[in-house]
Amino acid sequence: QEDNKYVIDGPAPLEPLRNLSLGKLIYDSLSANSNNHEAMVDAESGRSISYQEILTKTSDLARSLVKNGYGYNTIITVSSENSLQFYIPVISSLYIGAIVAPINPNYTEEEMIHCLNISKPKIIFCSKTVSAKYIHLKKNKLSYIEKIITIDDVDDLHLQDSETMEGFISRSLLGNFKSKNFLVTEFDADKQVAFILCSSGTTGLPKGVMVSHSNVMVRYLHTLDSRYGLRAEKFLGFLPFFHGFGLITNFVALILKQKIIVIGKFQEELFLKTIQDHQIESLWVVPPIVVFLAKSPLVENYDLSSIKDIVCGAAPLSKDIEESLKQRLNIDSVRQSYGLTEATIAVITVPKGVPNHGSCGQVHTYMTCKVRDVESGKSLGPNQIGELCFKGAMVMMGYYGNEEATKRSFTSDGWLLSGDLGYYDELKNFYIVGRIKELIKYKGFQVAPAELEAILLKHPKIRDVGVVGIRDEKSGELPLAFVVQEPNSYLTEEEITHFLSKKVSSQKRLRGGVVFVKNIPKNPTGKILRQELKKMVIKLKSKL
Ligand code: M24
Repeated sequence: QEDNKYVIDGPAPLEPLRNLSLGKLIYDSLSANSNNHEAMVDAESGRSISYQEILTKTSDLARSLVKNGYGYNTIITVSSENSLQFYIPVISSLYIGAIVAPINPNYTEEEMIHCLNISKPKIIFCSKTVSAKYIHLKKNKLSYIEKIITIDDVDDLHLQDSETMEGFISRSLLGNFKSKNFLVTEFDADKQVAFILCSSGTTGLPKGVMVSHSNVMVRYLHTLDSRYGLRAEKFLGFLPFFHGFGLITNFVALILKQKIIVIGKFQEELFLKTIQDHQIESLWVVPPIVVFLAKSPLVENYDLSSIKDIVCGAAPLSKDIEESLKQRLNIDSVRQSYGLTEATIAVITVPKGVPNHGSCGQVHTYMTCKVRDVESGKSLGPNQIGELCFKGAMVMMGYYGNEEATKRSFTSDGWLLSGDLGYYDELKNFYIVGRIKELIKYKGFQVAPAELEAILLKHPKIRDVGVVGIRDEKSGELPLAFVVQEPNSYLTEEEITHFLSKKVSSQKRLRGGVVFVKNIPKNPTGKILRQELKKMVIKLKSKL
């Protein structure tokens, strides 16, 4: 029986939520005295792009897309490492009401196919490092892809079946470019999908989370609200642009005309040097970065005294690590944040200046949270553990083309089920204590056990398999497989890990190892009892 006796509302917003498209918001911001100040600087090469250039390039690209018959609701994939060009197709798409579906460029072919098949994009904007993969898919496997456009401004590209962004623009506009005037398409921002983001949610394979223009607008308003932190002049763009956390925080930084120092691919020394050289004051990170900053001897070689505030989200962070980092950097502000793709981005954060003790914070404005008893569905009062559920303006529109999965992720009265276990104290500080959903998080990245199980079951010597995450200080969790082998077969751990490694990207490898068992515990309907498997891991560890 659902009830709403105990619900926690975020504080009153400073301003009402306007129904405005993200395209219009960013276009107006870029147009307002967009002088030549730098928008993005590449940390390694020093190359940069100005706000003026972003305005003209996005206007030209948007006009080119329209000229080629693309526009409202066209699905467009962007797949690239972090780069100065990444946001050009993103922003152009938002101007015209097209939908952006980013894909991790490190994915294997099989992972890309799964992801692409969710949204079936017509155009793929990608970096030249991955263009060959997409060209192959377009030619041989996925007929819905019409165009592949490489975003790097390189002239040495002579690949058939693809063109450069510059080439596409000049061919489409016949020299009539560098115009700043573009009429942004208007629509109902509450109902229009801006992004389709990959997430497996509480169960099963990765799905496409539909994030609306209004969903992202809320994040923009949170950034304007000083209760959530300082808005520095410079922003370090190192979290992957293809994941919700990096995608949206950097997009909002562009709206705010902050200067983004872009790190293409995370490298420890480059990261530290960039903070030092660019005097970065505020960092938004994931737990492995906090562990690195708190423990690595490399940190001693750099002057990180510019840092004043660190916010960490996307996976649990231990209180001890939080404290060690505060001491090492001599700052008092290491704050946690809690978010999930299905609720766009962070929905709970420790406000600035609020003392916290391992809490992930308080509910954001425009959002409401309740802690729900998993068995009875009743809302719970302070200090009682249940599943966190959300309502409000950041909750996703649903999973693209998957009504059944959408329905399963909400209670009968419309609360988003997070799959996370937690409680709040008398001061309404929230604490996450566990996860009832299947999801494994390796360095903040999602690993869906169902995906690994489906692949492993294809191995001729594997009869049955169950995958769970085991705790690891450095990476959060490591995927581990319980395997039942076919009778009379000879199978080694190496054979299994090697088999899987060829088919999945790095974060999904079986770093937790393989345990051979006689059977996988399941309930009468055949569902894997993952809690039983987790207990088996604890038993095994205690024997070591
Ligand atoms: P997705 N503690 C424990 N578990 C957590 C957690 C936390 N603090 N945060 C997330 N999880 C786990 O891949 C839960 O099981 C994200 O993680 C995500 C997406 C967008 C933004 O999504 C949870 O169900 C962010 C996280 C985010 N985090 O911080 C900030 N954004 C942030 C924003 C602005 O679907 C699952 O991970 C400023 C500063 C910030 F830190 C969700 O996994």
